[in-house]
Amino acid sequence: MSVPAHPVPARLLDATQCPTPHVSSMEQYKEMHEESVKNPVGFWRKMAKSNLDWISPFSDETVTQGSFSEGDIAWFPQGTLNVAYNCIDRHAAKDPNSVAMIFEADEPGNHEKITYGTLLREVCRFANVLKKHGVRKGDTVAIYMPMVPEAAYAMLACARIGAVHSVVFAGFSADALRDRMVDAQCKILITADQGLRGGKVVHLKKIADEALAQSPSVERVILFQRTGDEKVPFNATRDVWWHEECITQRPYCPCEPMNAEDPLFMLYTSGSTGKPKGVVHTTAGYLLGAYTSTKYIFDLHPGDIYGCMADVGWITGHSYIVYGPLANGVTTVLFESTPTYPDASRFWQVVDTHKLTQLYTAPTAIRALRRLGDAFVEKHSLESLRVLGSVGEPINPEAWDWYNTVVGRGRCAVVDTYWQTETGSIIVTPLPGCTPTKPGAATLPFFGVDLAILDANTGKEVPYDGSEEITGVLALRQTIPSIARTVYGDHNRYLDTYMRPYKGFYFTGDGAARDTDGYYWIKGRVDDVINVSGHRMSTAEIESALITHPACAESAAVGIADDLTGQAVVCFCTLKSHHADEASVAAALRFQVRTQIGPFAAPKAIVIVNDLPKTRSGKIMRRILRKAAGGEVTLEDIEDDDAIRAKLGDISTLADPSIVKHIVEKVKKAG
Ligand code: 6R9
Repeated sequence: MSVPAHPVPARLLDATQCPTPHVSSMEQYKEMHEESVKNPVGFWRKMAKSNLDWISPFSDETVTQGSFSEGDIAWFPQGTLNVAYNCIDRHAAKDPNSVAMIFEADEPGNHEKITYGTLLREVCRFANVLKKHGVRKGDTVAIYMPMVPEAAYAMLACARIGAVHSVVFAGFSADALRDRMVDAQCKILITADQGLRGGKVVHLKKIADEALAQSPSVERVILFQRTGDEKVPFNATRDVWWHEECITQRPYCPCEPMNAEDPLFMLYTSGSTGKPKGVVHTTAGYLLGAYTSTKYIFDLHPGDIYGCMADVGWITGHSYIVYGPLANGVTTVLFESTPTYPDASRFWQVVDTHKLTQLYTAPTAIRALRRLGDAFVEKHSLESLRVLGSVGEPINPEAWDWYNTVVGRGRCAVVDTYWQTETGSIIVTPLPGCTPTKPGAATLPFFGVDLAILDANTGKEVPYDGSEEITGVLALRQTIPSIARTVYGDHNRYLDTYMRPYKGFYFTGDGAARDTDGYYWIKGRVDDVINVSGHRMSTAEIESALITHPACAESAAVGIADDLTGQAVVCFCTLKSHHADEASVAAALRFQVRTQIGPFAAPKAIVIVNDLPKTRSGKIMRRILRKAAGGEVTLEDIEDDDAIRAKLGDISTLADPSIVKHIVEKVKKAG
């Protein structure tokens, strides 16, 4: 795996062409990283003092406390500050006319620049609207919005008054929105009449109304008008219009002093078991993680125009569209559309129109664009770009090479950034000005990050001396400021999921290798989480959606490799009674997953089977399903015991070994 490394492009280190990178040599990286893990207190104290504005300072004696083993982590617990102040006011005070956000609307040619001065006024107005409707510090607010500036205003307005936001991705279904609002006991829902994406209308209010019918905690709905469609339902006793409310409000609202450890937001994410968890991030540590990582990993400099193409409904949108770039005072792009609307040159048009200096997107988008051909990219200059980022899933070397040569033209740094909702900010990544890169490797730990590779069977660290590559599960040895503090309403689940699997460590759920150069290669999830185009879903979630369909008796969902989306979902279902028309039952089951979770979760295939492969003790042997779904076992193999053993491993514990043949036949039929 020790493939030749790509050096840092010379242009990035040439002061006549590019600003001098914050970290411009491996010696500097190593020195800073070593200090950050040997003396985290000193390192983060300095970072927090010099980069964040505090209302009252934290104590030098209690920079950090708590541990993974106790799950009682806190950073800067004596300090108070406000995130909105750090992201807006301090920049608006210096230069109210500098651009905070560029909104690139769905229809090409439609864009809007929002200065820090305007951002301050808009956020303040909306903060006052929230207060008027009874939102107070500590209350939870649901945000179900399209990718418009108002989505960011809503998040920042919550931060300003100390309300805890829970952004729900606008691709989630009514059921998923309801579950999240009920779990978080949200008082208010902020949504829009409709969303626009890739020329298509998303009926947000209609979906929200369905969810609201079963979400008793929500007292008020604030409705942003995106399309103005008159047929959009409006409930006059519960709903109010965003624009009508804002116009009556004063464009200043004082910032609530927040304790460093007060919650800033929660964000639901899938784990290996049960329903999605509301991962809770707190004020100072999260902000510091978002600030520092954005600054160093995208090598931000004054005047930069930084574009992260994610959605604010995901953690990437929180940290790298809203909080990280704004805390740094640069210009951040809000992109409402898709990479292929109206055609596959959309990203490149955006880059050239706004002169983006950084572009951050996901492997699934890179692979899709690569398939559509180089011509779309080649006709654009892309000269302004310095850093190209990738996030969400492992990037295959072919896609990496294409990103580097066709998009980056060998003149940009490619940063494959590994992290999770729970870590709050990037934890493994190259730095643009210093790290030689290898396609497919997330390379080295970010500051403060102390990684360990553990043996999944023994729970012990795999020894590493650089003489040979090691593999295992990836864990953190010490806490970082931006790590999640709890799961909303269920701290025990937080401990069970992250802290108890390997005592003393934080468990990521990902497998990883470390090569002889010390580089980390992320291998994907080792638990029952499926990652489709960077969207995390648990097999348990999909299975419980299937089981609620009256025809379905039992189900098992597995992830298989997919060229475009990284992984795809394949479901195996048994039916309560025989159906002659299996295809239409399969279609109904597929629809069931779409409506209960969201369109992005729709299985690639539903295979109706007579039984699932179970051990005598009743456990489903998922590896058989995974291999059958991935086409790794053929009907010829079935006749050959050696071939079966080689491909499926030991199947002697199966209650009914003949089931394997049946499953392989059914997969073949399902195509
Ligand atoms: C930021 C985000 C987290 C999971 C994570 C891992 C996968 C993310 C990756 C990557 C390989 C990368 N993942 N970035 N795998 N290389 N650069 O995606 O958060 O939605 O919580 O997903 O995504 O499996 O555990 P989240």
